[in-house]
Amino acid sequence: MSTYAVGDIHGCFRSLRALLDEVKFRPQHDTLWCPGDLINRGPDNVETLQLLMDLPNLEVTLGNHDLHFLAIAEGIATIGQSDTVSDLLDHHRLPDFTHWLRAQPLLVAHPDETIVMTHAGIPEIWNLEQAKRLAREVEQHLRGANWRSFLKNMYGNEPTMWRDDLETPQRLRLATNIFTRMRYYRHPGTFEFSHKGSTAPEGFVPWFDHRHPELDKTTVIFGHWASLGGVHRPELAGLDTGCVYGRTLTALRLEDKAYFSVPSQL
Ligand SMILES: [Mn+2]
Repeated sequence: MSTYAVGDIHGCFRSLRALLDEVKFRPQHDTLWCPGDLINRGPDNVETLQLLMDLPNLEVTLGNHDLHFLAIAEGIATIGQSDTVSDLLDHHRLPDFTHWLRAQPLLVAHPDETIVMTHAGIPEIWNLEQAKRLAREVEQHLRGANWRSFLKNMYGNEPTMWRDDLETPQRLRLATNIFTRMRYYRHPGTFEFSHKGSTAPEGFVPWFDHRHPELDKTTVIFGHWASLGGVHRPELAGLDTGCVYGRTLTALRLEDKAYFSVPSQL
């Protein structure tokens, strides 16, 4: 019984299949953790979601591409040139896909709280309790009757500074951006959501250069940042190794922190 964390799949079904074969994944015994961006940009989104939805032991956190797909499916966002989700939109199971995605969380914590997963990471401004509470708040809106309003309100890079007294629309947008799009951060609480590269904008550092003291011993699993080429540190695992850009798909076995990877098969 092992647990493997794999990110960011982006509809790269063949690479996922190859990686699961490589680690001899046994669906009835082993557990898969996916830090999001399950779909979009890559070729086989239907096959990817069907594989994941059929797994008996799966933990997922939503990524920005998963949320963007929900907005496209609802007609809230228009499909862009780099979006490859037509296979999902044209599929007779589309309602199942959106229903399943809406039920997924933004943050997953191991029962003993030694391992936490979100798509982009956890900023130093929140301890685990605060991060969990905010994730649950966003999830409630995504699952609730007004979920279309939530998706409409989700887009945009403002506000950039977290305050506990932010009004609901701004609070939800910034919390969602932090959980799903965060890369660069300036102490003590400012975020930069437009920079994608591995060189920081002036005054900013990667979010993980700062950490809440209570999360010192917690392993944070994240994806989202392909240009870093993977981050392997004792209490930090950045698992996006750019599979959809033709590089590799990476798995981390949580029990012994062993890494596995396969070349991208697009
Ligand atoms: Mn992402």
